[in-house]
Amino acid sequence: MPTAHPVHNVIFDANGGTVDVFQIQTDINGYIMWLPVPTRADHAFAGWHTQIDGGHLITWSTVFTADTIVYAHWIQQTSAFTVNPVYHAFPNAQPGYGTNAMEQTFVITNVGTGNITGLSAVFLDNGGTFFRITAPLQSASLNPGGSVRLGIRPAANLAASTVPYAATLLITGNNGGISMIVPLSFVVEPAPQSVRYGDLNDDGRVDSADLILMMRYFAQPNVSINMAAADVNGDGVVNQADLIHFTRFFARPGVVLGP
Ligand SMILES: [Ca+2]
Ligand SMILES: [Ca+2]
Repeated sequence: MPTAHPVHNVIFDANGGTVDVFQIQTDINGYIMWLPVPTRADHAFAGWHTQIDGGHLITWSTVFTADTIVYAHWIQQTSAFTVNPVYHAFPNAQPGYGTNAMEQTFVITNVGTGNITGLSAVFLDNGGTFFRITAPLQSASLNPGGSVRLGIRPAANLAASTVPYAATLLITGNNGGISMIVPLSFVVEPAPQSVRYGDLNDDGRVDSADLILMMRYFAQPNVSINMAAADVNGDGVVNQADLIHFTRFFARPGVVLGP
């Protein structure tokens, strides 16, 4: 008469992780029909084992001869990325934009052992008005060793400023689990003004109308003139010596205006 094989309970201890199924019964031959897969943040599952440390790996061919607790084993994973800038010449450089007003490509590399998901880049402050993202993060997930590129460019047509245009870029992954701050700044200097000496009325020409204007200026000091252009002898002040020099300029060839 055949002996009936009893069934046994296999109890799953996720050992720091979580698992949906805590207990499974074996069939009459001592086999279990499936193995649950637990999860744990920043860890890779390394199989069920007979001991919490060490022991034997449970497989489909493991035969259970008694009620048994099995333990999840884990391999710690790190999540980390680096951000390395690569600078390019600002392709549409504008007057006054400094040498640091460059298009920049940030190479974001996964240097950890786990996947990085949900990569995103946002400006923390009002930097979005000073910079724009030309190449957004296309990849939602980054495998270990993988990299993606993020392009940033200074906004165009910004006014000259003695204070640099600055912004803080926040790059995050794993739903904010890892992050990096990238400070950005550039300057827009005033465009150098070229003085057209003698063009007191700013009409682009130096002619007798400018000489007449200078005479009127000395007669009536409330007459408006371009003071920089009126310093026709280039000594830093506007006075009667300029009027003499300006008169000579029209009277004789070879007289030059300015310093
Ligand atoms: Ca003029
Ligand atoms: Ca002068």
